Amino acid sequence: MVAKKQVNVDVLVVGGGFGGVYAVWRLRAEGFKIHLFEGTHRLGGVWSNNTYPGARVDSEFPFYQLSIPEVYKTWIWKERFPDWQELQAYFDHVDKFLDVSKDATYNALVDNATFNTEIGRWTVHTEQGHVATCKQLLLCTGSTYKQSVPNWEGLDQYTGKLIHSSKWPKGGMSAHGKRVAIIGSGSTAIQIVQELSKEAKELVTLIRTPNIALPMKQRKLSWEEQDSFKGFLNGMLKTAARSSYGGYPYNPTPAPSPRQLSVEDREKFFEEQYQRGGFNFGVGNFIAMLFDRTDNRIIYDYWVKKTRARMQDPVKRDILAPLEPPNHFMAKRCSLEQDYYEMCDKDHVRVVDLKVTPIDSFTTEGLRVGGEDIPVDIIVLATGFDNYTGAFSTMGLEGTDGKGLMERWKDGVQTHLGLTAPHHPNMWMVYGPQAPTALGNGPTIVEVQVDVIVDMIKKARDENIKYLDATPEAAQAWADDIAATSKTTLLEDANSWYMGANIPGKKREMLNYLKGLVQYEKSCRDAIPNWDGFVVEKETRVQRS
Ligand code: NA7
Repeated sequence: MVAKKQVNVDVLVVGGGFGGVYAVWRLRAEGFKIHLFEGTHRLGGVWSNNTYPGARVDSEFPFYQLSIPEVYKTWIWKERFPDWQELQAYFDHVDKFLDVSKDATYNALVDNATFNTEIGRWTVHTEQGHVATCKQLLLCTGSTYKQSVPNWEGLDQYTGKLIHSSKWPKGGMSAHGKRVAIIGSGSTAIQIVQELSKEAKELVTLIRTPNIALPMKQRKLSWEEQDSFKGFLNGMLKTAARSSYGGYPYNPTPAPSPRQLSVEDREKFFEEQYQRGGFNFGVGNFIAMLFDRTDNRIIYDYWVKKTRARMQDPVKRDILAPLEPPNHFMAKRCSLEQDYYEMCDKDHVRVVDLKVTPIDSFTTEGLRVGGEDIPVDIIVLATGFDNYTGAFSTMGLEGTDGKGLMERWKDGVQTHLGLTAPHHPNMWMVYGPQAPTALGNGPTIVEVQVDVIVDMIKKARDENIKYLDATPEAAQAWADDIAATSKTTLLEDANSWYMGANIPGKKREMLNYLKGLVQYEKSCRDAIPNWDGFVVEKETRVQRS
């Protein structure tokens, strides 16, 4: 095929979400020649794909934004938790001020990449016929690119509308007067159920594991209050967020464990956090919840008391907020909701417990569940993603030993610092596996990673390095450290996507770095001076400037 477009750059960035945009901004400032390939028609990352009704971010103002002064000084948010339309508008604003598009090709999905060790360069192809060569390949492809669709019997027989949450029809789709079924109960399903239950004639929500959803406490933001924040934003985004566990600088709890307080005092604390909304009751809760079953249960029991009181229907109450926890509190990602429980309590909403009545099959008319036929006009699959590694599995990333990245990872992910992988020299990953990816605020985490990567690439340029290749020993040590930390936590017990346990056949292993952002950045920066864990191949050819 004749190349549609050929670019030859220092750094090719793949993916135009928060990570890709921040990388373009940083790399340009350091004088690198760059280009960006983005699979969709626009910037926005997850907010280009997730346009289902009610889609909004669970990270709260002011932390879910880039710490780029020319962007934050000129942007005003509307809501504490912005929705997808506002986030798309934010990315348009980012582009207006940074002109990322000047160096971007849209509708360019990478499907093959090979590295030539002789010349120290990647050649990257897209499905659409673009070709790029680059010295450094920076993958900012996020953790929720590849959808997960379980292989139900009869899936292709269904004649109604079948939609995965991240492929919502362009221009929207009305559920007015329709019968709708939603499979799943992750953060996506919670948002869809909450929204479509206000439109649909009948709504069936099919739940295998109930979500421990926390009150969002959404509110409008005024121009005045935001303007008063502007003078502090640099400190909040660059210092406070980055020195916290995952990008949310919550106040310290009154003690590490709730049992160190009287029942009265801890309930006062719980109530404050619960009423404050967002992840205050989750991430901002006692750290002991991650390690100790009794402490974890105390927190769950408070949540269950509050949540059950919001529903009248005793059966729905037992499915959605069971007295026995479905998993340890925070071991699966909590969602944020506004009136989810009240909506589920309505008569036109049916809540199906898939543990009692599993999905037998899809039918032409709808679903067969526990032997009962449920006819519906629309079925929404809110069944999640092949998180962390899914995007890489579609890009044909060939290693220097001829093995693909996913082939190499079939028995377990191997990265050095959650940044790069052996046999894939000069290839860098942002918001991927074995990094502090999913336990905090996305923009903070990607900025820390991109800053580290840019410093590495700069140093490599200064030292005339042809390529840096992580050693298998360093990658093994990083994987061992993540596994050892994970074993001390209660996160290990849940069948979560943190553990790769949502995808049949995927190795069960902790895919998140758990020691927090500060320790993560320190580990990365400690490796830079002596290139710890890397094979360093120097350039021998004479450089022409
Ligand atoms: P999630 O959080 O992975 O949720 C997927 C949901 O789909 C979850 O409730 C699953 O139940 C359910 N699921 C998956 N497969 C099945 C089958 N076979 N049968 C029944 N139910 C099933 O995806 P989201 O889109 O909600 O969230 C994505 C997150 O990624 C989001 O929070 C962002 O932070 C990043 P299970 O819990 O496994 O029983």
